[in-house]
Formats: sequence, structure tokens, C-alpha cells
Amino acid sequence: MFFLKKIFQKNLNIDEIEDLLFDNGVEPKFADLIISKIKENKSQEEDIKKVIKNELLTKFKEKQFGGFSPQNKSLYIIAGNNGSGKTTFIGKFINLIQKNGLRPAVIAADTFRAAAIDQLEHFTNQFEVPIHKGNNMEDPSAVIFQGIDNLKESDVIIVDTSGRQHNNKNLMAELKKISDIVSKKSDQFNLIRAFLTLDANTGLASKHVIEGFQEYITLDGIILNKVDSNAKYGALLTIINDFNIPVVFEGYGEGMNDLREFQFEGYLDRLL
Ligand SMILES: Nc1nc2c(ncn2[C@@H]2O[C@H](COP(=O)(O)OP(=O)(O)O)[C@@H](O)[C@H]2O)c(=O)[nH]1
Ligand SMILES: [Mg+2]
Repeated sequence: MFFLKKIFQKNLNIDEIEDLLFDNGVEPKFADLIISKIKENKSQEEDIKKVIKNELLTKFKEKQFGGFSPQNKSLYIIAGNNGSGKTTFIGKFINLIQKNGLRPAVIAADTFRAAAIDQLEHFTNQFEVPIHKGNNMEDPSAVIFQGIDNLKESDVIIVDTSGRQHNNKNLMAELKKISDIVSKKSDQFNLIRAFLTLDANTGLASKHVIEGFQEYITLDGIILNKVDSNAKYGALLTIINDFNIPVVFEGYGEGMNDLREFQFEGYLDRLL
């Protein structure tokens, strides 16, 4: 497992431990906390692990984790960088919503790549749910506006959006427009949420992604994908510390059942 094992196996000195923590994406303030605990308590690996875990559980006890409750007449906008797992998450989310006895439908608002719509349609076919598609290069807001009207019979509408980098002003302005269009239709929904997908391999750069997206839209939740390829994801501690955005789900594979509500304690057990 993670850095504590290395610290104990290799008998590292404090400087080497600091480097190791930093290399693992643990921000200096948390690295300091961990090091002070190690200095205080030189006994057993398991003891130190417990001390750190309790420290972090207490530190973040006011934060929100998981807390998804499926609701009739809800709409979810799924946004994020290219390849951060938006479309795959939508497949898993459709599955989850159906398991909860509600009828999902999807709006394919990633109109930049025809392949993106095909990928989404693969999932909507698999689960036999309605999909509203725009034409290639059509304005995504227009697609969404029409889609909401066409999918009135559904309980939950999920909107797939194009991948965008947070520093691309045009694409971010487009996302704001998407969010504004959805707000105009808010009387038709009991709940509207915008989720940001993050790739667990992105490291501390995720902070800038969140800040960039937050400049344009309100983020109601984070979905952390690919935790199967980077289970420890030390940067998440910093994200939890620095933002008040619930980490709602984590994706742990490409399969349609590889999604669970985020559990902070489980995450700490993997991290430490
Ligand atoms: N291992 C793993 N791969 C994932 C996960 N989520 C998505 N992927 C893969 O990551 C790649 C990009 O995912 P995609 O959903 O197309 O991202 P999008 O561009 O944000 O829509 C695809 O190859 C997915 O199969 C996950 O939780 N674990
Ligand atoms: Mg996609």
C-alpha cells in the first residue's frame, strides 16, 4: 500500500518522508500534519495510521460525501475535461437510476464529435432509454432546450456535454449558456444539479479545473472517476479541504456497475 508502508519498510528520514508525501500528491499542509504525527508517535505503523485517520475524519466532519437520492423531475448536467469519464459515468448513472425505479433519459449535447453521440447511444440502447440528439456542431444549448421539451415523460434527464478545458474561455462561456438555458426551464424540475467529473489520475491540477469551472457555473457535486487506476489520489484531500463541493460518486471501472457513492472513510483506508 501507500506511503506509510514505504516509510516503515525503508526507514526513511523526515526529509525523505516529506519528498515521498509530496510525490504522492499530498499537499504540504497535510504532509506537515502527517509528519508531526510520525514524530510524536514513533511506535507502530497501524497506530500512526489510526491517528492520522481520526485526525482527518474530525477535520472534515462537516463536509458532505455521497448523499445521492434519486428524485422524480430532476436534471443533471455532467461537465468536465476531455476524457474525465463523463459519458461512461452517464451509462452507470442510467443504470443506477433504473435500479431505483425511475425512468432516465439523456440529452446528447456533446455536439462537437459525432463519435461522442455514438458512444452515448451505445449506453442508451443497452438500457433502452430515450435519447435526444442534436446535429453535429449544433449549439448545445438549443439541443438541450428542445430535449427538455421532448423528454417530458422521463423522471430524470441527464445532459452529456462536450469535454472542455477550464481555461478555454469560449467553451466555458458555452457551458454557462447551457446552465442558463436549464435555469430557464427550472419550473419543470424539482432538482437541477451540475456535476463535475474528475479523473483520479489528474493530481493537484484538479484544483485548477474546479476553480476554472466554478468561475462559470455552480458545481453541486464532484464525481471522481478511475479510482481503480489511482485508488489513493492524495490530491483529493486538498480538494475536500479547499472547496465546499460534495464528492458524490466514485467510478471504479468501465463496467456499468462500477459506481458507488463516495465514502470518505473508505477513501482514507485506501490512502493511508
Ligand atoms: N478504469 C476506468 N476507466 C474509466 C472509468 N471511467 C471512464 N473510463 C474510461 O476513460 C475513457 C474516457 O471516458 P469517457 O466516458 O469517454 O470520458 P468523457 O470524454 O469525459 O466522456 C474511456 O476509455 C472510459 O472507458 C473508470 O472509472 N475506470
Ligand atoms: Mg464523452
